[in-house]
Amino acid sequence: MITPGGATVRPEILVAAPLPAVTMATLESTFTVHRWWEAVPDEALARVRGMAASTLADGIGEALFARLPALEIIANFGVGYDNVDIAAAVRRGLIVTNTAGVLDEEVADLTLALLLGTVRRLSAAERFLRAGAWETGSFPLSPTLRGRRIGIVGLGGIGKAVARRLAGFAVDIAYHGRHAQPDVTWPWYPSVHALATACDVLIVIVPGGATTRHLIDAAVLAALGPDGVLINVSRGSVVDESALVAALDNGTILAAGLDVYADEPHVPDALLRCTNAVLLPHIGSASVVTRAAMGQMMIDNLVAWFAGRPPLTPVPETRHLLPG
Ligand code: NAP
Ligand code: 8YV
Repeated sequence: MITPGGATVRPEILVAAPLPAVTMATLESTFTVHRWWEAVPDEALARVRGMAASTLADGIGEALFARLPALEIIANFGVGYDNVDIAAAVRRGLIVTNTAGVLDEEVADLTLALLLGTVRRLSAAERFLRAGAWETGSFPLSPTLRGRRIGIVGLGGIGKAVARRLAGFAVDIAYHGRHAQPDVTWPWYPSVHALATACDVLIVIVPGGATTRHLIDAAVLAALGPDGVLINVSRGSVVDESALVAALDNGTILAAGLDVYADEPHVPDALLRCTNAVLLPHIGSASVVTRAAMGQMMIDNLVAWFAGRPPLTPVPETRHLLPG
């Protein structure tokens, strides 16, 4: 940024939690960077105009904003932004951006891997082999994906990338969202309960937050039924975790594949004990290439804003705050 006197002044930004090395390096060559996990003096916080946020940092809300009087923009490292108190950000007139689109294919790949791994019991089969059990017998026959009807809860960017892949698996597809999508030919169900009743797999990929909290509850799991499989790659808050543990323990559903949890990185012991659950540590987008692309998109949003251009991917709640 060039000041009226002709000097170059780099905007100061606060990085909320550690990011990939390539992202940190680009941030440091572009901005004056403060790391929230190190002690940042109040006089430096007062100069901070941008924030690089991520799901790894808690407390991006009112109390933090009060310490950042010059803050203009929060660029989130991730498409989901339930880690940011969006109402508080709007009250403060802050622009919030995310990494929409850049990770759709990667997360969809992982979702298919988790679905197949859960149904065909891949983790258990590998544990069986490594334990030497194959020497004395065959691994038990698994359930199948054949003949299944798959309900996608949240047919957005990632949900559609999942559906495109599933089209090659010769399975039936249906979906639930708040709205029927005119360009989509798969059947729409107006409630998640109706979708669960009609399907025997639910793939959950909606945003987290208050409106989707415990969307998947005991009643939905009961509707999914004893041959039912739940795959959650959205946010842990979307599933009632206690109800899920009970459903897995009681045979209310057959199995679950989870990438996300209510209190990450803590996974409840009761869930760890469920042998019919495949549990991944929130790795949907976690490839080197995709995390670097997410970092670059986050930086591109900050650069555009500080150059006086519109950010690339503002979230819907803050679009009205943009000039023009
Ligand atoms: P998106 O394009 O905005 O799509 C979200 C979909 O959810 C839309 O189709 C929307 O349809 C539906 N939806 C929103 N609110 C809903 C509600 N209250 N009830 C029912 N459906 C609702 O988002 P995306 O890019 O696909 O990402 C979705 C989420 O995936 C993210 O927000 C994030 O939490 C999660 N995610 C996880 C990982 C991972 O590593 N596991 C990686 C990336 C993203 P309607 O508007 O018609 O309701
Ligand atoms: C990341 C995600 O795990 O984009 C999201 O919403 O959940 C994932 O891509 C996360 O954002 C990285 O902190």
